[in-house]
Order: sequence, then C-alpha cells, then structure tokens
Amino acid sequence: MSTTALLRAAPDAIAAAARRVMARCDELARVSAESGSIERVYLSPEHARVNRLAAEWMRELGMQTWQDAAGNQVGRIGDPSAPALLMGSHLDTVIDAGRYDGIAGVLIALEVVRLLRVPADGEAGDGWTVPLPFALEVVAFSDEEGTRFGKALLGSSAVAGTWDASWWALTDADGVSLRQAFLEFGLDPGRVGEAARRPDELVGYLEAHIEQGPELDRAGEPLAVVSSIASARRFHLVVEGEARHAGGTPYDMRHDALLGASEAALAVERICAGEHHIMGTVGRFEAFPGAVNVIPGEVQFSLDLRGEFDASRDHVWDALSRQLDEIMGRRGLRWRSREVHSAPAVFCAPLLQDVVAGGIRATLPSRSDAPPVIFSRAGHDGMALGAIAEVGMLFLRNPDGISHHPDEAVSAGDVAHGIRALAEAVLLRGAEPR
Ligand code: HGY
Ligand code: MN
Ligand code: MN
Repeated sequence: MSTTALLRAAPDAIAAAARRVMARCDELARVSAESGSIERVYLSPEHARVNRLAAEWMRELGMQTWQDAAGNQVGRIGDPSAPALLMGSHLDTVIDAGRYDGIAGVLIALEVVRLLRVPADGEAGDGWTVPLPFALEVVAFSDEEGTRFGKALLGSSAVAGTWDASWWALTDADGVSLRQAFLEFGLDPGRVGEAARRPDELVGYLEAHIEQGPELDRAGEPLAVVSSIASARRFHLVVEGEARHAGGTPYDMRHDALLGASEAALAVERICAGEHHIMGTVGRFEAFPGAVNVIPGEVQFSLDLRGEFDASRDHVWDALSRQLDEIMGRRGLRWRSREVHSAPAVFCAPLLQDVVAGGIRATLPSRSDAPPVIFSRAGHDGMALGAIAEVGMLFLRNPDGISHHPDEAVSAGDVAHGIRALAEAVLLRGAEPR
C-alpha cells in the first residue's frame, strides 16, 4: 500500500477541520439529559436534538440526509446508483460520559466528506459529489452503548438487519419498553426492518474512534490501525440469600447475599486478570432491601465480559460460573444469570486494515513504516456492521486512555492527523477494485 499522499488539501484546511470537530464535540456535549454531565441515551429528546444538528451539518456539505427507521441519522453524497462506503460512529453516550467517544468519529467523517467533495457539475454550482467509484455515507448511530435498555448496538444492529423482535420487551430504568420508547420518539416498531442495508449496497464501513485505553499514549503514537474488536457478553446476575435483622442474627444463621456477590466480583477480577486479553467488569451492584440494619437478602449486579476471541471469552464465563456455584454453595446462597447482550469478535478486513495503514503512513511519513496495529478492547458499531460489510477502524490517541469519563480527551493535532489519515484511507479504498 502506497505512502504517497493522495489528498490534495492545504494543511490549514485540515487544521481548521480539526478545530471544527473539537468545537462541535463541545456543542454536542451540551446536549445532555443532565446539566452537570453528559448523558444522551437512545430515543431521548437529546437523541433527537443531536440528530437534527448532525443532519444540519450533513446538509451544509451538500449531503442528502435522512433519519432511518431505527433513529440513526444518515447523510449521503455521490453517485445515487453506486454502492456506498459507510463512515461514522455513534452519538449516544454512557452516563457521565466524555465528549469524544463516538462523537469525534461522526464529526471526523463529515470533515473527510468536506475535504473530498467536488462540485457536481464541474463548476461551483448547485450540488456536490465525490470523485470516487462509490458514494460516501456518514451514519450517526443512535445506540452503540446500550445505556438505556442494556442491549448495546441497537442502532447498528438495525442497519445490519439483525434486529431481534425479543428486544421490544426490553425496559429502561423507568419501566418504559423499547417498543413504547420507539413510539414516543415517533418511530414505527413495525418498520424497523426498513433500516436494514443489503451487503451489495455497501463497499465497507470505516470508523475513526478515540482509543479507550492507554496503548497509543504509552507508545507515543497518534494513530493506529485496529486489528479486531473484542467480543462481548453482558449479564444481569442475581444472588439470593435471606434478609434478616442486622443485630439479632448470629453469623451461623446468616445467608448474606452481598458477601456472596462481593466474593463473585472479586472472582471476576481474579479469573479474568489471569487470562490473555479477557476483561471482566462488574459495573452495577445493588443490594436489597438496602436498609442499613438489614442483612441483604438479594443482590443484583452486572457483568461485562470481553475477549479477543469468542471461545476464550466463553471459556472464562464457564470458569466463572463454576466459581459462583462454589461460592454460593458454601454460603447457602442461590444465584442466577440472564444474558442481556452478546456480540461476536469482529476481525477488521485485511484490505481496510491496509488502507487505514496507508492513510496513516501518508499522514505521518516520518514515523515508522509500519503504523501500530492494536486490538480494540472497547466495543464499537463495527461489531454489528460486520454482519453485512467489511469493517475497518482507525484509532486516535487518547491521552492517559481514560474514557467513559468526563476527562476523556483527544488533541486537536491528533484529530487533524485522524482526518487526513481517514481521507487518505478512503482515497486508497477508491483506488482498489470494488
Ligand atoms: O462498552 C464499550 O466498549 C463501548 O464503549 N460501548
Ligand atoms: Mn463507549
Ligand atoms: Mn464508542
């Protein structure tokens, strides 16, 4: 893959594009359900507002825009009859989120469109196109995180045609079902299938995203090629014991659900930390009845389990299950689990890894000839898109690697590198046969 830069763009145009991305990340950060933090969940008023903003920015670029049947915001530019190279990421967030996770990827994709578009009629007349053998589409996915309903990748699963009717019964913390939320948002549950794209409509999916770990920062590298996206399984677990008086109950009569669940959480850390590229996290942990003078009779907690390969991830789940049997048996407790999300590992297509690597080399010619290639421990919409298209990802350095946190960061300089590298990758993909 070449190192020669294909993009003809003045450095100050790219610097201006990076400044626009940073400013728009700040603007979108202000669209939140909470005044003091960033929280934007699926099918919320905040989701609708950022879709309107994204659509406005897409139209400014001369893109045709639509909100699809699952609430994803889409823009398209180029030959109406040609297949599309999809770019984008997600605009939804976790609770108390950072302002770049997903959001930067959508905005970087829009800046790539701005750099690549040319007047449709040769003059600066009405309309724009792209000098590529495919159209470009930018998609702002509506629910990558799964914050509201627990099941992640809802927006991109609809695009991939893998929506499961059982999801309609999923409920949020207020008991609102996904079906009801669809209706309240103005979407028709019966038409969600219309969001699905056919494989022959797509050339591939390219996503720029901040790294949500410290590898690039530790290596002093601004950009990396992503080799694969971790497989994920999420569970809701319940440990049942017996609520009793905190004072009057002697220890030999206690069946304390919180102590059993606490041993389980420590077992997650011990077993996963001992495995290669397996991450297990207990993010939510709630004791019932939750009174200070009552021994917890029940604990409900979450488990987020990821691995580089599905088989090793599943092997760890089996080991954890055996460990929970031992803990709960010893403590006279019972446990059960319900799987709320599962997504297989997705290996980025060799061709898209090559064009991303070529884009990085063209952007940073003075650095090593082989850009860093890293495995994404974080999940991304590409996990869903992998069902219908080749997937490629470009990572941008995130100083300290902190993410899913207000301190999440990315530098304008690295965003400029990311914009150029993604644009170069798109041009390299355009030079390849379909
Ligand atoms: O959870 C993840 O890895 C992603 O940020 N949704
Ligand atoms: Mn995230
Ligand atoms: Mn993300």
